[in-house]
Amino acid sequence: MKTLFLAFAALAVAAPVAQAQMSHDSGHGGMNHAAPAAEAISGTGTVNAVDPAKRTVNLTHQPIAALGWPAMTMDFAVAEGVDLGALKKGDKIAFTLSRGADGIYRIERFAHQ
Ligand SMILES: [Cu+2]
Repeated sequence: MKTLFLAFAALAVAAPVAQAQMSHDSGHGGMNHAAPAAEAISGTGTVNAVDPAKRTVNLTHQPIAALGWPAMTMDFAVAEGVDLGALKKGDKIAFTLSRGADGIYRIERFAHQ
């Protein structure tokens, strides 16, 4: 019985803390809605060509739901700091895009599938 009482006491103390954390999180959620450019946009595709000089990759990608893009073959700009040497024709990759201040979507990250 003593154990049960302690469990109830612990719940009574913990509950208000959990609620406070929830409202804190939903506050951040509201901020994200105001800035959709900060959301991660991910997709998958197959590499057709790599151009290290122009820092672009030609990909045949699957639809990108976050942008409403259909499947297509296109050149993607690649962000500074991304190692293009790790990519070659025929590689299947999962990638994350981010939109720069110039409005261009660049590959920020990728991983081989
Ligand atoms: Cu595309």
